[in-house]
Amino acid sequence: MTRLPILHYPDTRLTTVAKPVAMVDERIKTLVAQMLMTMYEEEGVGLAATQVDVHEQVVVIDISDGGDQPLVLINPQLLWASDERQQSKEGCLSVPQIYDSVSRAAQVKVRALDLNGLPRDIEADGLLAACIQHEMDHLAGKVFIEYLSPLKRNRYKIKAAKLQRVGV
Ligand code: GNR
Ligand code: NI
Repeated sequence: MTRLPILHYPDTRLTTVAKPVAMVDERIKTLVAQMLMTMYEEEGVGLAATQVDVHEQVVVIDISDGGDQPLVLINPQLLWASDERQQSKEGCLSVPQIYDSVSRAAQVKVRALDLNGLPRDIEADGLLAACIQHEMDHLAGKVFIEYLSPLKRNRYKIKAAKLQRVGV
């Protein structure tokens, strides 16, 4: 099973807006399997197709301790987000070695297709809510450091450029 290479910020391909998946077929199932493998190997709790240079609306998430509860979201749509906010410490496989606190909706409701192409509604809070919003941002071409203050963001841009130069 192939592990996919992950794009690193500030790669401009990370700003691509993903298209909806037209049909959940073998091609999408293979992509999901490869994305799950990649996420587990990189020890992330989520991965969006954008990060592996596929610009279709596919997300995988697993926030379980055992890494045995994969969640697949195809064409996710935000149905509702709470006014209540939560701060959580985020990292991103596309922004190595940078971790910071991000404010997001504390609860969300999302509708997405599963691997069988069937619509499912998901209610999430805590880490899962943060993760779903983080991954949906990737599909919209956004990375989490865009939420930080301009000062921090600039500091991180410089750090990311240095890491890229040394090949991280
Ligand atoms: O591994 C990851 N951890 C994480 C922590 C808090 C909120 C979101 C995430 S997602 C991230 C993996 C990743 O880059 N997904 O796009
Ligand atoms: Ni990310």
